[in-house]
Amino acid sequence: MYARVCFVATRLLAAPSPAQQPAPQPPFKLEAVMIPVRDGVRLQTVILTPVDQTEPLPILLRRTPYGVPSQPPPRLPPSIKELAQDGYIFVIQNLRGRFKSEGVFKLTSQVDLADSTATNETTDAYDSIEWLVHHVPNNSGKVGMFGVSYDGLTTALALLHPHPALKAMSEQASPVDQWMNDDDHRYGALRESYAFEYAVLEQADKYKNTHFAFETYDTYAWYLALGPLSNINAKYLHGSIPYWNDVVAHADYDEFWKKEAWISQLHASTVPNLNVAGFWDQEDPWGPWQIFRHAAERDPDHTNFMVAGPWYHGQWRAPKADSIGPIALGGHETAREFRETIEAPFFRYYLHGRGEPPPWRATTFQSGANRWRTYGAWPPPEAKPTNLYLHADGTLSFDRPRAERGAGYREYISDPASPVPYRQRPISPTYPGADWRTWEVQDQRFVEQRPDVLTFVSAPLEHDLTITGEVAADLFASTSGTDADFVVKLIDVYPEDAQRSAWDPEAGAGPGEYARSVNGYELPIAMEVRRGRYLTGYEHPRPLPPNTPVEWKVPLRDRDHVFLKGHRLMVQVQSTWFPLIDRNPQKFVPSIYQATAADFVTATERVYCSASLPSHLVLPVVPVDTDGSRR
Ligand code: PG9
Repeated sequence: MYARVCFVATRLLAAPSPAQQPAPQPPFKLEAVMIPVRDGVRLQTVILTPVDQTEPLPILLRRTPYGVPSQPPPRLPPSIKELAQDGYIFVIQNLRGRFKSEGVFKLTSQVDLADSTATNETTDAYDSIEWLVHHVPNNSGKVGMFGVSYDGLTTALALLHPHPALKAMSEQASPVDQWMNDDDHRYGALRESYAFEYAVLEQADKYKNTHFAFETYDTYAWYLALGPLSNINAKYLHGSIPYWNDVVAHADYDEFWKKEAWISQLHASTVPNLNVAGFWDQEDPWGPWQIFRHAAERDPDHTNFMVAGPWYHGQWRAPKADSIGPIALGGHETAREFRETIEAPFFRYYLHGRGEPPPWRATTFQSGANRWRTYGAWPPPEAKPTNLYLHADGTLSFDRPRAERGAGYREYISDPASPVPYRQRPISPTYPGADWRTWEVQDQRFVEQRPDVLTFVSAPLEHDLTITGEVAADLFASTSGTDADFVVKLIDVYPEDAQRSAWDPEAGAGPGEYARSVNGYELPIAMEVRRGRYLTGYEHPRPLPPNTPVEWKVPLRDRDHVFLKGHRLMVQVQSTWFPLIDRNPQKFVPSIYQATAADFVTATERVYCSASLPSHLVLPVVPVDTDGSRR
């Protein structure tokens, strides 16, 4: 027998006073069930059925570690309003080991398809769908899955062995490889604040999402005072958080992380899938593009789609998303438009059989130009890799440095005792989510004058410059130490008289207007870090040769942005980005997790800008037709 508890939403019984309107009837009735899966574990699940259901409806399943509702929502949540209008039975399930779901939550993406006795998120999704189609009254036999981030991951993992009733899905900001480029690391550089705070969030207490109690207001100060990473367990966690212990035990890209990288098992589009990514996603900007690319390896029925927009993590589920920070998006409500014109029609076609499948492979909201674009192929073939060179005088241009002139490099001293903050201090905790969400759109003027940040800037653009596709940096750099990090940022510099801020369209030079204005704003378009020890291979870290220029390839992910006429391009280079990225000791040690305070040393970092060592970015530039229009 399965435990079934039914809360049928009822109207208030008391007659409304003339001044009171009757409370609107909740749109769903909620049923709580425990769904058994193959090893006997039961998963806590709620079923939200439309109160006005008249015909069999498809199921939309979301599997989450964050908790399920205990009451039906009093009104239609904006995040699912457009979907709900087509009629779905919404099902939300806690993952094994979270809240009242039985079993152990391992915070893992590992799926071993060869082991027929194993359970994992792929088998739990399969078994839950099997149960749902047989037990939920009046369902149409068609199931969809969707969700953001962890809920996107559990959606995407169903691709590895999908239940036959699973007819469509939309993974949104799913991670695919936690060592390479998702929440916890960037090419092996630890995302210190995120990895630590997230592991605590999910593994400190099965029955809640735990916010680590910092002793300081500014978490930058807390992480700096913490010292070496070994102090996290020594002083605070004492080995109590399994995921953090795994992170510490597996510094390099070893078998553990390769198994976590579930994407290596995906080579075909197995279920129609709308992949969704945010260009300013501060957590999982990379995974959806990888799922899209892997599924495209075999996609004979053209069921694999990509959507990307001007969003922080999950912002496409917000009511509007009509700006990025103070940058207005031309009057577009990009989140609502995505849900109304892309997501809802996608599920309508595959689950209700009405309408058409998307005619494109990729669609983006192109920032700068502020318009939706569709592409038959990604990246579009007309985008041409174009080098943008860093010059020793601090300028930036498409001209390669010619003869060796002057020093041919710029340098700074990087001091782990005074790392560059990744966003303006004071830095609030990651959870509960607040200004963490928008740090990637913060005005970079806050670090421009630091002696350990190099800034290169172009002349004002004479015409619009469109970049569509993958951006990368190719630095030639040296360190006086034996390990180092280089962070590269590509920035769109607004003109001094830009105005038209989303926070206040009139804000300019008037008294009290500066903080709300976008005049001279330095908007990050792409940012990434690479760690020197992994330049020659991820499995085996190696010391850098001191004082020797080496090539640093820094991928800067997929983008679609127009730098408008009159704007300037900027590149910033620095070697710390704290506490987003842990501090590199700058002296090679076998594992940074075992480094002692004495291992952290200052180093002189040099970026070469010469004819023979021409550091540059590679931009996917879309040519402009002679009439000035973009192809
Ligand atoms: N970024 C979060 C996460 C997803 C998957 C694994 C670990 C963390 C999230 O927002 O769910």
